[in-house]
Amino acid sequence: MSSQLETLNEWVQATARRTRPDRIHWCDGSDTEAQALTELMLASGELIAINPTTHPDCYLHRSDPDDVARVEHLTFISTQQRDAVGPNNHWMSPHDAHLKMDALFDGCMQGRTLYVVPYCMGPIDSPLSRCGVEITDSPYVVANMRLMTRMGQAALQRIEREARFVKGLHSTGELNPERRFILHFPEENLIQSYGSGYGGNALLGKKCHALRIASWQGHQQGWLAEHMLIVGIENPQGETHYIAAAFPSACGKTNLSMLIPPASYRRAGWKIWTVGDDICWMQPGADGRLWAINPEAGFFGVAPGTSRKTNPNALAMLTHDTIFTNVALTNDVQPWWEGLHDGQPAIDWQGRTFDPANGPAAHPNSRFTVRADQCPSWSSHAEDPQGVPISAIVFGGRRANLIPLVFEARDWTHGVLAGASMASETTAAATGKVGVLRRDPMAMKPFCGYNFGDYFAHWLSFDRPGAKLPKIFHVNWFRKNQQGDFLWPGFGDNLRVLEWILGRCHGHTGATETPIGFLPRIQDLNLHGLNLDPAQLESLLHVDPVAWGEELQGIGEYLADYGEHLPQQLELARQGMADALDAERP
Ligand code: SAT
Ligand code: MN
Repeated sequence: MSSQLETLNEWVQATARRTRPDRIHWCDGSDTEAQALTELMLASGELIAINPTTHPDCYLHRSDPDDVARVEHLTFISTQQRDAVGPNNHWMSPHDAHLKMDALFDGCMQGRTLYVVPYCMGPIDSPLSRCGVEITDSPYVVANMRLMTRMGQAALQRIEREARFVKGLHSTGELNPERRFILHFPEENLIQSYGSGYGGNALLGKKCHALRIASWQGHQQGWLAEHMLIVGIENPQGETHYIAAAFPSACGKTNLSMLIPPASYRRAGWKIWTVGDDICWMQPGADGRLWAINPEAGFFGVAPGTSRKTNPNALAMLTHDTIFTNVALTNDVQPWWEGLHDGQPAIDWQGRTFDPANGPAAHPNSRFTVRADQCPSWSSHAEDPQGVPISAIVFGGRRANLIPLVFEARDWTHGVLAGASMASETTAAATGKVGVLRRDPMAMKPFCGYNFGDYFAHWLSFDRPGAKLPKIFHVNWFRKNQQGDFLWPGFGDNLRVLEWILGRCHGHTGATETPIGFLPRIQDLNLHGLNLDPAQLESLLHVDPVAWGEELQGIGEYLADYGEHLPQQLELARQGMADALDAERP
């Protein structure tokens, strides 16, 4: 046995001594294994079979009603130095964290099976990929990890070859929110998660490994782990350019990554190719450009709002081999959620006869898990070991006011500032109040595993001689008028903005310079076939120097929280913008 497999085996044995499972099962990722797990979960009621005629091999899982989203207040980074995690994270000392977690894990797998899940984040043969092993007592987690990662034998072989893997220990425990903690030990390459069976709390390859631990590793090793979709845009000349875009959870990353072009664009020959919908690992290549991979192999997407109209690609991939979590069911046992438009709910997400008095039929954060290659727009380059070259980076939040439809940063530093000053209204993806504006730099607030001040400096460090960095943009699809209606149609029409962005990258589209960056003039956007009121467009592209002055002050106060860790360059860029705005004030 190789020394890596010995290390793994010792860790599994030590974990078993602590958690005392009845059985240990090493997952090989085979179809036979998946079938057996499904049968086990159907028998235990953890899975419910969905109509096999309309949705072959699709299942519904209902999580505990108190366990339906990520729990940021119970998520900690544990490092020797408190300073390392910054004010953006909850910190616990490794000593306290290990004591707490060891006590929780003591005997917690009695009567259960301990599953060993070797996985690879990223194409199995990519130098950018990284492996991990999750130990879990949840067959639902195993089934999801099988769809979301390259899980099983191939990953184990890669672990055997490599020097290192990330260890993740997970138990659903008693699902008691009082006894629920998600701990990360980046100095030990270790994740421990107890008391939740849900998504980002339990599928440890996703946010815990591919963002929190990976961002820490990227900081040390010179790469970036980002909360970004990756999408390829093919123009009528047949050239494909790739964009990486960061939005907070439940702000339309999945829809944007598999967008259907408006009719006039389709006729002209535009095509969209999906590379990833949630996470992007990027690293400078020998040519100075940033090259990106999607570390995931599947989508864990938000169901509500997904329809034939908003995301036909998603709907097409959800007709077979999909796990649904916390959606409603129709009378003939098809999955249903708000915004689907087809059919009627009969049973709600908690298994009750649907009654509107109980709230929505599907949980607002209900999800689907599906393999990425089931997506009709899945890119033929998504598995390229070297990744895809990124032409533009886009930041975006959910902002009802102020932020224009799109602007281009003046340079890399200004772009990093635009990312660092992102804010967004909260969504159902995390527990807590929905619709509250909060700062969410680079959409990484819940996911950056270290001090944001150091993270901003790490971003700035990519601007060095020889670098051919992407241009940076900021978008806002969520601007509203005074009546509360969205000003921009969004969805497929977002391609109009992406076309402008790519035009700017290649230097053949016009713009006007403002204190916040370059904005398109109305004539710079292709609005053919769109019926937008000119006043509406005007306000989408307007920069109000007074309101922006206040915003910049708020940004300054927020960034000041990072104290000595905040790179001075960012504060200087912010002051430069504030001065330019002052000069424009009436
Ligand atoms: O629950 S997850 O973290 O996997 C989904 C999300 O919030 O983006
Ligand atoms: Mn996400």
